[in-house]
Amino acid sequence: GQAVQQGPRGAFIVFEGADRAGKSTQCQMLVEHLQASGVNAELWRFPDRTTAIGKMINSYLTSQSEIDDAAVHLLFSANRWEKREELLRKLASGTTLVVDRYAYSGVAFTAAKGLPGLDRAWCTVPDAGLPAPDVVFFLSLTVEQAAARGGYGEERYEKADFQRKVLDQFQALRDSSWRMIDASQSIEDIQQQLREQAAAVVARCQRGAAPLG
Ligand code: T5A
Ligand code: NA
Repeated sequence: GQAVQQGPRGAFIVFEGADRAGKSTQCQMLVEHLQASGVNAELWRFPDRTTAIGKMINSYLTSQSEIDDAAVHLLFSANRWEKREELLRKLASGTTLVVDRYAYSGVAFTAAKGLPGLDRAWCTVPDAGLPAPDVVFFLSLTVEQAAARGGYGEERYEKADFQRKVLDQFQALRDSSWRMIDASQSIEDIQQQLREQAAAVVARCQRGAAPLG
C-alpha cells in the first residue's frame, strides 16, 4: 500500500564502503547515539540474511552454494525490493533508518567481477526505482589499510585483488548524496564526524523534506 505521511518523515541514511572499512561498527554506534538523543531510529542492513531470499544470499556468500552471477545479482536486488514497502512505511511514520549497505554495493560488487554482459549499466537496472537515500556515508579505506586491520574474513568477496576492483566501481557510482569519510581514523573520530553530519540530515527531514518513494 501507499505510505501515508502524517508528521515529519525519518531520514534515510546509508553506509557504504569496501569490506572491513568499519561500516557495521559505525552504524551500530550512530543508531545508539541517535536513540539516546531522542531520535526514533533503527539499524537495517543489506543483505538482510533473515528472509528466504536472504538465506540464499547467505549460503552463496559463505560458499555453501553456487549461484549464477546474474541470478545472484538479481537476488541481492530482490532482497532490497522485498523490504521497500516496510522501508517507506517506517520513514513515513518518522523513523530514521541507518542502513548498512544498499544498492551501491549491489552494483559495485557485481560490476567488479568484470563479466561479459554484466557491466555497470546492466547492474544498475534491477535497483532502478528503489528509494534514494538522503545521504550516503562512504567509509573510505584502501585495501592496504584494510589488510593492516587484520585482513579479510572467509566470505566469498573478501580478497584483496577483488576489493581493489570494488573500490574502482564505487568511485564511478559516487553522486551528490555521498559524503566521503576517511575510515583510517580512530573509531571515535569517525563517529564524531558522522554524528554531526547525521544530525544535520535528520534535522533537514524534520523540517520537512519531500517524501521518498
Ligand atoms: N554484497 C552486498 C553484494 O555483493 N551485493 C549487495 O547488493 C550487497 C548489499 C556481505 C557481502 O555482500 C556483498 C558485499 C559483502 O562482500 P556484509 O554482510 O555487509 O556484506 O559484510 P560484512 O563482512 O559483515 O562487513 P564488512 O566486511 O564490510 O565490514 P565492515 O562492516 O565495514 O567493518 P566492521 O565494522 O565489521 O569492522 C571490521 C574490523 O575492523 C575493526 C573492527 O573492530 C573489526 O574488527 N575496526 C577498526 N579498526 C581500526 N580503526 C577503525 N576505525 C576501525 N573500525 C572498525
Ligand atoms: Na559489516
